[in-house]
Amino acid sequence: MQWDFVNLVQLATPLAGDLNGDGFVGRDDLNFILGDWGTNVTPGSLTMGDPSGDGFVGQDDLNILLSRWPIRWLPMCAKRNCTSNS
Ligand SMILES: [Ca+2]
Ligand SMILES: [Ca+2]
Repeated sequence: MQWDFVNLVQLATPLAGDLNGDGFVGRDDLNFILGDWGTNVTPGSLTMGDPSGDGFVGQDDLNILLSRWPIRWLPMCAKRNCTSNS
């Protein structure tokens, strides 16, 4: 039997930005941050939107989430007034 150590490590390591622990970074996680944006919370509380662990919900926490945000959800066109994916 061979072990796939990469997958084992991924399973054992919580996904950064996955605040509700469902294994996916998305809108539900963003809502935790937006819900407590700009407030002091229990340091490190994921469900209060503080993945950075500094006790304040702000840009650092949003950056952690966005660093793992699914690529397919990002805009495909950076042009002004772009209406297609080209
Ligand atoms: Ca999640
Ligand atoms: Ca924080």
